[in-house]
Amino acid sequence: MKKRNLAVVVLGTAVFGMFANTMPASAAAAEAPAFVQYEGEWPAPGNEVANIIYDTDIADDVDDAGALAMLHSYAEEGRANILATLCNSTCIYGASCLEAINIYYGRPDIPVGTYKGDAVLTPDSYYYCKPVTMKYETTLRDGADARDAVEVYREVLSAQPDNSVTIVSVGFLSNLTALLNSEPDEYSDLDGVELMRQKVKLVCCMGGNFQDFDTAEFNFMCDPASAQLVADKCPAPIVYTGGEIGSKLGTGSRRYEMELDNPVRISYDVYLTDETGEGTRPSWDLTAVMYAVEGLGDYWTLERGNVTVFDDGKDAFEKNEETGARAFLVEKMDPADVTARLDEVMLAAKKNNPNGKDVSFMDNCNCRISYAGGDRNWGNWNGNDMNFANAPGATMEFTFTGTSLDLYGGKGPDQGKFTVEIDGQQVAEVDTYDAVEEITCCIYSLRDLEPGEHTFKLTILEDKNPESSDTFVRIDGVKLVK
Ligand SMILES: [Ca+2]
Ligand SMILES: [Ca+2]
Repeated sequence: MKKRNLAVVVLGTAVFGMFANTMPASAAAAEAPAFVQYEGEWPAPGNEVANIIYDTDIADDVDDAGALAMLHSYAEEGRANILATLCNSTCIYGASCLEAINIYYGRPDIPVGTYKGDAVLTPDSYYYCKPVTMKYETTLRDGADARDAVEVYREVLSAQPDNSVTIVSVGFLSNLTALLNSEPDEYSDLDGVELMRQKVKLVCCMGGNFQDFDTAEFNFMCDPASAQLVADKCPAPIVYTGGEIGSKLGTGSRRYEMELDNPVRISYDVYLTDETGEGTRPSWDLTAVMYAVEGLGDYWTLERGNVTVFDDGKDAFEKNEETGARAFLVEKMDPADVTARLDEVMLAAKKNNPNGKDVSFMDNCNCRISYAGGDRNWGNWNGNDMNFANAPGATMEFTFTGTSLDLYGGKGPDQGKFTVEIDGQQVAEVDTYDAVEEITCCIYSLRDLEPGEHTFKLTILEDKNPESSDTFVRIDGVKLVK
């Protein structure tokens, strides 16, 4: 969850209004559905190792990164297995950021997926996910390289014992909606609802507001149709940790005790400095992880019943202690003590990447890069975060030491082509035209160079894709691996 400034709220409302209208009538929940009832034994996390799929809108706020650090901490303790990490927004750097953190903490094999559906969900919330992607070892250059989260969900769930999986959802319910709507496939003969019924013990969802029912919480508000569908159809019990729980718990101030190169520390530094100017951040997502692994403990009690989500993302609760399939956490312990515990768990996760690659990053404005040529000089764009030019013959050059290179920049309907020369030899012609604008993403990669020093030269071409309206090339930075 996060609080948004007005400009973003307006954008979000417009975008989500558009796609909500394209959802099937059943998903719009125009008529009140019958509540899912749950007759089984009510789950009690904390009594056994939690097998967790982490489904996050990482990037929209930084608590998603802190919560992932907690999961790695619990995994080190032997209290949790991380089965998969999935991004549920359309941020291009979400999945790669998840992978970078997993690699740093020594779990490079955790499957990573990302939302690939039609909804547009906070695509420009790059924040810390962009620098973490570009400065850390990953196999995913950006989210376009990641698998569809639904496919990962289905593959991972089908391989687990029945009634053994806890899903921790700390963002939009887009991936879970896609899972519930999924058909039988190579991984399972069951449709999404039946696969969840068989495999999922519990869903811990950071979402909703169970104190002020007149105010929509961010995760529900941004994608209300998905929040509705999951509340209406999920066959497994859902325990919501509402916005009111995490709001009181400011964590992150102890990040300076983390290793200097810890990507979660860097995420907090970037987010708190650039976005909020605050010293701590509310712990919405951290509480979902803590409940999923530790259970209620002395931290919380819960109210069990039925939950309705409305078209505007507001929710309602109806108590039903016997068969209600939904519940929400209620504060019990002093928030200061819960906060201390959250910080403690987050900090306990340690770097475990002894064979990590030597990754370095040159931002577009790095003085080792020279821009020249063409009818006019390269300009700076977006607060110097990118350089751009459209003059044929304009060049970008630098020398580097390494065996692998990823060039980050823009794609879009006004973008052009460039050639790449390595050590004076042309090795590629790249077209950055795309019908849909991606402000920043990986636009070119080179692998398996001879170790040693090389020169890179990019030259903008006059030739362009016939569909493109111009010949712009936009450069965000270069990731290098020795
Ligand atoms: Ca979140
Ligand atoms: Ca940049």
